[in-house]
Amino acid sequence: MNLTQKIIKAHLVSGNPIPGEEIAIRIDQTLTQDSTGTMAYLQFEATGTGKVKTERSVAYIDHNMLQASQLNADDHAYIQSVALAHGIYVSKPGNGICHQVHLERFGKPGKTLLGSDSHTPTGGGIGMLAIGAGGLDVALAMGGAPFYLVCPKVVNVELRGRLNKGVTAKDIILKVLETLTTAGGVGKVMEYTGDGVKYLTVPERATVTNMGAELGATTSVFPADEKAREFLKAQGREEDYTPMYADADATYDEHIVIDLAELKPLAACPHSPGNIKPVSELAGKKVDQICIGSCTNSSYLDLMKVAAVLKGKTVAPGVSLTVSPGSRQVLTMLAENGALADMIAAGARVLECACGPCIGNGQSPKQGAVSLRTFNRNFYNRSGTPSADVYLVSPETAAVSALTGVITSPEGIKLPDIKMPKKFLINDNLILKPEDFEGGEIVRGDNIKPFPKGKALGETLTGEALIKLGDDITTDHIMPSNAALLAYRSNIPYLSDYCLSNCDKDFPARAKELGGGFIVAGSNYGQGSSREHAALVPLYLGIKAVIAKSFARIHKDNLMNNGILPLVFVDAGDYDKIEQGDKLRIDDALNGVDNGTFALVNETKGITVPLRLECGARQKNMLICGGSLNSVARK
Ligand code: MIC
Ligand code: SF4
Repeated sequence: MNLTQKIIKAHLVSGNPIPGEEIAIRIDQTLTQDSTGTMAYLQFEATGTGKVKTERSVAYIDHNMLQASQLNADDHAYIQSVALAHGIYVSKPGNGICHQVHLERFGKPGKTLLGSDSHTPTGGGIGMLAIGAGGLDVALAMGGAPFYLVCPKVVNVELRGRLNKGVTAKDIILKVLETLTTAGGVGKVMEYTGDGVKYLTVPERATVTNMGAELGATTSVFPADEKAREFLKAQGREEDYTPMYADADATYDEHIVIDLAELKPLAACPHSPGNIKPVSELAGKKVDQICIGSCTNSSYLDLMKVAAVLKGKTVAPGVSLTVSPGSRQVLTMLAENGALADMIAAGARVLECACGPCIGNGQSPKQGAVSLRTFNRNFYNRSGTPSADVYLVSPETAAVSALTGVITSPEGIKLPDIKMPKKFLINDNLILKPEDFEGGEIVRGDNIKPFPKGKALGETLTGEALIKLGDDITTDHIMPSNAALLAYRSNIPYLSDYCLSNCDKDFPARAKELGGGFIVAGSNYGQGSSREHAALVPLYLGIKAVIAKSFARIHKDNLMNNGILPLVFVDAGDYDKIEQGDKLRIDDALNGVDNGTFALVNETKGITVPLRLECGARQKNMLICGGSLNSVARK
């Protein structure tokens, strides 16, 4: 067996673990973060569960850090109090980005982790099967329910040889993205093997598994070998180590080989993580802003390399350089060994240990800027500046470019030998343990508004095609997130006025005026974030179905969990037969859900288009009841 199959087998609750079949797996650990967490905990409360049933659940506060009004602080107080009341650990603001901290302090090889954040697969760097999901799925898992998923195919990504100087783990995942594209991982787990693995440290592996989310993959995983043991030992957790490997004769559904010695520094160009070019082709392009950090590239090793490049030099006059360490552990270690002072002396603007600019929460660059970031997403307008061009690169590329002021390849760069620490600095005093806070009250700010609940499916669905979208519509298009909107993550009515505003500012008003309708889209609809808001807000606006060429995994689940039909064209060419404003009708919807086929009547054009619903019996039942909470309540 391969490693993925082994972990699935050890956690299988129901179903036949054959690719394409729905299976249910036991979840050992969960994580939430604050921008999806308020909604997840409201849903968790709605399930009526007492204490969590997992081995470890952690609520992180790391996204909505800008406190420009009382709203975010109110939501933080809710999360902290509701989590502690239900047996959930809390990682306080300032302690770091959920994925980095979870890897450092909680992740365990061979365990399953479900997180209400699409970059939860970071845990695959230490041999976990770590999966991102919508808040509702995580809420149910906290209550002891298994997680349902389509049993993935397993792709063997064989890493051969060793990276050259200046070429990094970021370039490995950018290469995989170039090879497979942003929809190439849907329904698949990327399992890394090969002699190249042993040269990669756990944080480097975590960079690769983290950004595997951009492939649309279910998750990515590395073996838990000696490097994983050393990492856990250095984190004072050697007892959490279990060796995890694929069998020598393991078989895979697909196989890709990457020769690490052949790799060059790469960049993802605007506006997609899959739009890859060699850095050498972009060399010389003037840069206005450089942001180093995010859950992809903010480890101790990453920032030590950045500090070494910057030491004794000054950031170019035209560049604003920010550095956000991934965790307080990283920040404190850099402070103690002087690397932080080197970065500050060079002119870096040091931000707190949080997502920050990665989610458009501050540091929006100037109009038309070129911004080089070590992050994982450069979707249109995610930076908060629609006219900015964001390029995703490695910390090394970012650091050398910060000094020259133009995109510069770090190939062949000479750095001092930076080693993984034998012992990380451990201080868990910002992690609150529920046992220390028995009987606390749950604090609810005024910003918490009831979330919309789906209604049982009707026989006939009617409405207009309210909008017609192209391919690769991201959740950042559907439900934009920026410094102004993040504070309203627990207020769906407020957010509804911004739904799809990155595509068409008038969409929300049109949907409200017409009392809902249909969204029509191309392929890979809903790629990116796990934010359930991208389903809850359309639900609030009365969207009955999204009709697309194909869907991204987490978003499709979020739609179904909230009772919205994700329907695909049987013939992708029929996409051309629907225009915005066409009057659409689906008759006999209940039977349609049952047998998975629908006839969409386009009344305006006088034609009928066949559609398909691709899901299992459990999800069909959920859609008929009007969403997951309704079907759980009925049970
Ligand atoms: C992201 O990177 O897009 C986010 C912000 O972390 C999201 C979660 C959210 O929208 O709150 C994600 O990755 O799931
Ligand atoms: Fe935070 Fe960015 Fe990572 Fe999302 S991708 S968890 S916003 S750092």
